[in-house]
Amino acid sequence: MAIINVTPDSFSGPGYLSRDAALRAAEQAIADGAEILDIGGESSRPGAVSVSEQEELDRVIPVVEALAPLNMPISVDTVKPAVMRESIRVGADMINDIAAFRVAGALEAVKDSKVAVCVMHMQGEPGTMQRAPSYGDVLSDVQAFLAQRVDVLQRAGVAGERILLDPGFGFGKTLTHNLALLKGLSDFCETTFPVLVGMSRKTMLGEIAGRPVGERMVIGAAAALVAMQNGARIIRTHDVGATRDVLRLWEMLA
Ligand code: 8Y7
Repeated sequence: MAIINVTPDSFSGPGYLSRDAALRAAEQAIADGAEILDIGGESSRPGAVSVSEQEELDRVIPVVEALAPLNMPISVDTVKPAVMRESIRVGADMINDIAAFRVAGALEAVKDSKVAVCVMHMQGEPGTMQRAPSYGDVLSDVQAFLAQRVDVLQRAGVAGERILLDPGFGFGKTLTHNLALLKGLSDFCETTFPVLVGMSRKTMLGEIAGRPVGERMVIGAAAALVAMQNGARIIRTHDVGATRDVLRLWEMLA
């Protein structure tokens, strides 16, 4: 799964959105071997500021519309019900919600559609989640949270076949927590639901390798391989080519 960020275009100046840049990035990701595109218009990095609903719609919807004819599965990374609804209307195949459909109206936005839903664990909120993450047992706490969200989704009428789970690496987690999740991933993956993971370029990889964000491709590919070996089914990444290489190796050994 290739990460395609649709952010304001600093080159063209304030107010311009880099729709064309996002489309070019999507084409490159496909050429590099991506099998799913994850379109996001709001940064959820630790400390990031949120964008308005209209701004996010203006960023994301034209890109989803433009990509829909490519026949490539399209995921939209959003926590906002209005963005979910519009994305589904213009052809999105998956909603990737880091807030696990907890925002009021999010369940209703997806339940009557056919899209896949990725349900991710996060402790706290993006702005403050890295201040003092704390768990009893991180693996069982994350599992319990996701089981509870799956229950809510299924009660609302979302069929189990539509659900994916994600432990949410880096979302309210220290390096120790992230490593415990990666180590315990095979246990985590023994659920009925396919598991998606995203570690690409994250701080945890920086801490392991001692490298800045632009130099985390090798450690990221290694982490992706570990995750696949431990049962993950989808890797969300900025570095599609490198990830594809290690997944080919994994496939050949399977
Ligand atoms: C994840 C994610 C981000 C992740 C899923 C970043 C939107 C932060 N991380 N979605 N989104 N899983 N499902 O550094 O780990 O990419 S944003």
